[in-house]
Amino acid sequence: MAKKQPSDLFDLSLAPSKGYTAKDIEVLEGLEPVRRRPGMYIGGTDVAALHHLAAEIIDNAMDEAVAGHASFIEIELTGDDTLAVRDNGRGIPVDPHPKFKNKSALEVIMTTLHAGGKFGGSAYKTSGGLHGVGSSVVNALSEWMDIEVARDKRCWMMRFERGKSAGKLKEMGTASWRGTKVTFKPDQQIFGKEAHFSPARLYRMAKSKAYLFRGVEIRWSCEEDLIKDDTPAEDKLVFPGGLTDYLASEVGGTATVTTRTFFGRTENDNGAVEWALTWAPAVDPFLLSFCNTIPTPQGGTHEQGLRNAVTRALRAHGERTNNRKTSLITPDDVMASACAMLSVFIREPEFQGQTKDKLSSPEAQKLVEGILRDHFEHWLAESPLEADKLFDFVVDRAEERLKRRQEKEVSRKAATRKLRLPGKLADCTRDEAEGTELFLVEGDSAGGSAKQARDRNTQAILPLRGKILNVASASSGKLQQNQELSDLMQALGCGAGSKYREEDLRYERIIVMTDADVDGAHIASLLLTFFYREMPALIEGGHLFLAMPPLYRLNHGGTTIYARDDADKEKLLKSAFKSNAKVEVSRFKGLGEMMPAQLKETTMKRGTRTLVKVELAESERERTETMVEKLMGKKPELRFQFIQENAAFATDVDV
Ligand code: TSJ
Repeated sequence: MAKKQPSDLFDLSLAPSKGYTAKDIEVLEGLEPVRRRPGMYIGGTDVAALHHLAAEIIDNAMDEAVAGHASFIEIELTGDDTLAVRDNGRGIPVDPHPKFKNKSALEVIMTTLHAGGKFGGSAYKTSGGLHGVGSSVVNALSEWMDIEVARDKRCWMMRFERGKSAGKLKEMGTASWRGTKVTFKPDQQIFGKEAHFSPARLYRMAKSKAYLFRGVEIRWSCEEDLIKDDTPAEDKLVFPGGLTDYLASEVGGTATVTTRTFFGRTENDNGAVEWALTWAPAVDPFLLSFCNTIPTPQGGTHEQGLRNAVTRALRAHGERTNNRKTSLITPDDVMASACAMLSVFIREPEFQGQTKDKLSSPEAQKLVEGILRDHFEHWLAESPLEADKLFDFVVDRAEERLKRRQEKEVSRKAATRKLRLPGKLADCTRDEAEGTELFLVEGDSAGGSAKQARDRNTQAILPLRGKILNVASASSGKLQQNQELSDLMQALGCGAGSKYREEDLRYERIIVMTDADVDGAHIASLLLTFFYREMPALIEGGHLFLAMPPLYRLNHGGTTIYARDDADKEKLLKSAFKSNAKVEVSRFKGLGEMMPAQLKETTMKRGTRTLVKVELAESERERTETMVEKLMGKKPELRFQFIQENAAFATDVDV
């Protein structure tokens, strides 16, 4: 391949499908694109991204330790946001690179994209915290970076500035140590002046590395005056107990479902797995997972393996003990209540997702599932009593989950009920039925007054147009088709006939509010017939009322009072006014004629209104049925007979 000039280097991330092989990309890519679009490589340019740089460098040293070549890692934070990381490994190769005769391997690694790991030999490559983009990205985003390599008793040094070599690789003489030391300062041109390394965050990162790989000692040091919390200025981090130590520090002394923690570590040809699990009801559940010591907060295949293994082993236990509830258990029931750590080591892991923090290597699932299922079955079998305790605890979680789902379904149903309300219903704002009222009003004009007169929070208005269907003389099919009644049933929400459900009734009181005239009385009796026939339980439950709007307004001087009927009018005329007063008497032709304020005061407002509760007297059951049938039923001759018998009692009404 012809040697490319810098001008030929272009951002392959913008043209990914040009048919270049991975090898071409490695050789072609310079670091310009990284500085041009840092976010593409480190997921942003904020403080989190700044710490990604540190993670990447530490992970490179971790690689060397995990591969068994280094036993300690030194991390030192000094003022001016300068971070130094040193390991006692083999040292980055400094021999001339086979493809670039005048460049050392070190220089190629640090100045080209995707060049990391090309030198083989590492058993478990972390691919770095940036998951493959490598140390050159950190170099590109550093104001400067110094690399010291001690190999074969000799020491080399090379300096880079903003990703470019600033001088040749220099041999510095004999070395009394072995390994690699990288010191760098993130570029303020990229991260701004305000972004600084956080000692607490770096310390936490260092500590988790020590927990995750018990074969390494992490030596932490930080300039004293950078520390603003209880982070130690110096610490030696070694955890021979590994993940179990970490779990213990999280769960502390709180009660756990089982006395033993389920933990272990196993290695085979495909990789290594380390895990620690406990169920501690008082602690917020968590699952921290890692691949090659890199956190995988988005989970992935290794977590899937763990979930499957633990669930299947627990189900197997349930089946062995003939527990009927075994089938209820899902992986969520087992894991969403657990405090767990999972760490895997595999060769060439693959990460996916925007931030590359989800493991996607399929072999990780197989590895974890195979090892963990076996171990967990053994662990359960070791103590059947504890296994039962854990099983019961998980079944409780499953039952809680089912109950929650049921409740959610009910509330969803309630929500859809609300969505399917009739258009002309002016509903109240209160959600629950308690304390609410539905006024059934005759006609749109009365409906309009009622809407203005109501208390929006608790009173709903449903205007009904004209005479509603007489249910006593109509077939049930007609009932379904009738718009007014179907609107009414929708507004009530409680169903009718055998499907009536009191708990679904959307209002506490249903108030029939019709004009105080013959037509009004007719509509009221049609409505009462409907309720009596279709939902007698609603009447029995004490939910049905009749409003008592006034028929007359009596006015004299500044005094206005209302009379419910003729008798009331006569009584009030005598008692409320002086005997010779010229009282102005007006008769309402309908509710629509009343001012909303009057309607409110006289008929709708709690405290000043009068309501009549409709009741079904148990002793009068038979008589009620006969009367309804007689007056409202299909046979006009019964109605005629009633009129004949009662005509003598009728008095003329003032029209
Ligand atoms: F990030 C980094 F590249 F700058 C970096 C690398 C930073 C730090 C702190 C350490 C390292 C690093 C790299 N430590 N150890 C190594 N080892 C190698 O690069 C290495 C050494 C020898 C061989 C070999 O095959 O002989 C192969 C490798 C990858």
